[in-house]
Amino acid sequence: MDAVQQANSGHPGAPMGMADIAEVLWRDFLKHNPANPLWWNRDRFILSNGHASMLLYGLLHLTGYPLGMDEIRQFRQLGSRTAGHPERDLTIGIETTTGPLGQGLANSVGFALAEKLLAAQFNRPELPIVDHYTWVFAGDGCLMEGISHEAASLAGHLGLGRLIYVYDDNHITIDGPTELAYNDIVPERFSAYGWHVLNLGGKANDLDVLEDAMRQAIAETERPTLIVVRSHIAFPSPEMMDTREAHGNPFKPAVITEAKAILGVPDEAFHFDPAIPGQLVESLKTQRDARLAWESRVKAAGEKGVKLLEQLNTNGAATITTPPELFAAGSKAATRKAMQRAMDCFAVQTPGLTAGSADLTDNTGMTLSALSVQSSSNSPSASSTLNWPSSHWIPPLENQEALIPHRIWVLPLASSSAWNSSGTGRTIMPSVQHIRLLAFGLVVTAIEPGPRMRAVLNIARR
Ligand SMILES: Cc1ncc(C[n+]2csc(CCOP(=O)(O)OP(=O)(O)O)c2C)c(N)n1
Ligand SMILES: [Mg+2]
Repeated sequence: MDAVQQANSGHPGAPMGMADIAEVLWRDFLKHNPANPLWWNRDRFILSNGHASMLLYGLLHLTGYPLGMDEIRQFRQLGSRTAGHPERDLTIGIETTTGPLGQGLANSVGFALAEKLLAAQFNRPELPIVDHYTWVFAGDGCLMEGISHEAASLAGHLGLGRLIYVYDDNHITIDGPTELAYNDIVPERFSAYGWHVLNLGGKANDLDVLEDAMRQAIAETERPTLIVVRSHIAFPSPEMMDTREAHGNPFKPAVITEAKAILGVPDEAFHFDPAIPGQLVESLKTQRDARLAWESRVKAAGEKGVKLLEQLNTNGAATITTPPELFAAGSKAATRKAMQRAMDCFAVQTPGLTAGSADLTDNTGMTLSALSVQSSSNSPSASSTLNWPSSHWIPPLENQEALIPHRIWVLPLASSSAWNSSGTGRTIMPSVQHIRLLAFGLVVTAIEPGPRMRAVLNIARR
């Protein structure tokens, strides 16, 4: 409330309504290490309803990340580290938050998929060295977006059991009650996708119920989990609770005073309870222990541990020692065929490369001989071709699969009629860019590019 007040802009409602949910997750379940935010096997936390960024800043500050009160006071100011909608800043613990609603949900499927692929490659049953969870907070707006349907459908199909959404079911959006535009029965929707659904009803402030639900979500590793919590925006302010005005407006000073009185917090701007850091020492110790235990497991894993670390260190860089076979001078070949030949060659020389296509595997030249097709019925591996049902959300999926969660430790190629980061479109990922340009280079030297190819090359060179 104070930061939004000081900035005279921002979103106080969702952070207040989700505060207890966040506290339970961050204090008791999220495996993270404020003293070492880049610790690789950390759980990933994604704020899909990124407008609630003040909740995240509060959590980061209180749990000991290097984000001081001076930065909190600078909320939404030019040049500060506390932007209204931060995208990512791993050094202070911001994994991903998304301004465009629903994108965080889609991104998180990429995170969870990358984890599953790496786990299949590097874990032994008794020695898991890749076993983190992906936690997501999402609001009504995220679930209204079409992308949430596609993403959740694939997550259910693939059984991404370490993916957990917490739905802030507060029935309020900017224009008013959700019922103005939306009457989906969300738990039934997700059950139909094959998710494990926990519908907690109006228990957003019942810490025991929240704890129990999170524990159940962690225990379910065959299906992704949706925890639905009927919360109240701007809880516990009598004046602002359940109102649309609470979404994105600073409150009147009297409202803040009243809410603080109800919470038992001194009526003092940016008050910080000195008892909290003391309590944190304990939780930090657990986190440090988790990291040390992981490091020992990696050592104990021998060859697999060495290979995992190697893959993390190479960071997706392809070391191509054997170039693809060139086409004979003067021969004509479809660009997709030329691309396929190049990709086929790179696939065996690039650790972590995985390919996917939206039901156009042959058409887009993604049938790579070194990769097996992954489906829900076989076990995944990083050397997989994935099929997914829709084209439009490929960029967020592959973006997160590659770039953010594992820093290119899983390297996706994706194709569809709408996007083709291996062949015919622009891509947002330096990793794929790297491979793709290598492929383009080979295609150019191997065959005479036609007008379409020339146009594509011009885009790629820009
Ligand atoms: C794709 C997209 N469309 C529209 C918006 C603008 N927008 C920001 S928040 C929001 C709705 C907020 O409702 P909800 O997610 O329920 O958040 P709450 O008010 O409960 O905090 C909208 C439409 C956006 N950020 N992204
Ligand atoms: Mg809402």
